[in-house]
Amino acid sequence: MDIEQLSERILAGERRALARAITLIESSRADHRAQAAELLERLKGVGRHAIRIGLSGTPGVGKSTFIESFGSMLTGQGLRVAVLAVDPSSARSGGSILGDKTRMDRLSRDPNAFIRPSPSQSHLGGVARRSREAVALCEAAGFDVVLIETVGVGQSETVVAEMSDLFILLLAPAGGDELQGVKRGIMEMADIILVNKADGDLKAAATRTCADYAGALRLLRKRPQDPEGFPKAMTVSALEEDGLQRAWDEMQALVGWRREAGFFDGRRADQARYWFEQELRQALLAKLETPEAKAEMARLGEAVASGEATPAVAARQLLSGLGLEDG
Ligand SMILES: Nc1nc2c(ncn2[C@@H]2O[C@H](COP(=O)(O)OP(=O)(O)OP(=O)(O)O)[C@@H](O)[C@H]2O)c(=O)[nH]1
Ligand SMILES: [Mg+2]
Repeated sequence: MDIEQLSERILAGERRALARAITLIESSRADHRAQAAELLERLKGVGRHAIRIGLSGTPGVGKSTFIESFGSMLTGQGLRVAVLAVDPSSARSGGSILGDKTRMDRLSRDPNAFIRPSPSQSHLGGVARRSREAVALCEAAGFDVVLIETVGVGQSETVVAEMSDLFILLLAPAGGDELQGVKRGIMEMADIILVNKADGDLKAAATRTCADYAGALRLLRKRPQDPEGFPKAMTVSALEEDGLQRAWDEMQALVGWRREAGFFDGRRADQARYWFEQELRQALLAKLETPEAKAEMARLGEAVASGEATPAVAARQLLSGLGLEDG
């Protein structure tokens, strides 16, 4: 594959080239990894900046419907929109958002949109890297908005928040007046909470739920990266396409403020540092997964179990065998 040519076609905004490039970064073949690294190296610092929006919500809350109507609204305003998914579980048949392309029928046929399902890997670390690199490719291809969707399962929200400029939590109206068991840690990541399905019979419940979350958000510790009034909760109806412009206005206001105050670039810098450390940790852990390391670990494990060696000495011995002297 001619990486120089591929990179030029991506810079020209060709969606087919972008799709090919994402396939390349998703490959775990060593030669593909090398080409992917070369490609990303070429494309880094081309000075294009998309707004990266992370979107999380439990199954059925309306993520796909929201992406369809919100994404279409943005393309209607002349913006180019890319949609990626981070779904380590791959619980959904056919691998995440591709399966419900029917729900994104309009957007998937839109020449100003690009939709890519989650890479089918079970390991979150692998999914995270590929998604992050895919975001970078979409940005280089000149997309104005990159939406990164995830189902709220365990760690995936953190992964998405760490590659987004804005993190949006989509919720459904609660039945009673109780908050929907949203974990505090997830609430603390949210920049905007959107209570979806604020239409028809659900409208009153959505309004109540929104007020409850607005109250809960006010109780959280104030974050330096937020202007007055943020994080905030709002109601929307993805189905009836109601409140979407208001939500977009708020997102832009928040991004605008953060850019001015230096938090936008600051956050990206922090994220780059975070991913570097993650990569390093993963690379180190991978060293323990080789057959030789595993055999040595088993052997030393026995020695420790039988009292022949102490855990600390055995660990040090293994590390030095791997060329990773400690202290
Ligand atoms: N009334 C109402 N229903 C909605 C709205 N948005 C989505 N729905 C419905 O909720 C159901 C689930 O919507 P999806 O968009 O598939 O939800 P999702 O979050 O993508 O679900 P998963 O892909 O399974 O995680 C569908 O029947 C939608 O029609 C809305 O704004 N109002
Ligand atoms: Mg969906």
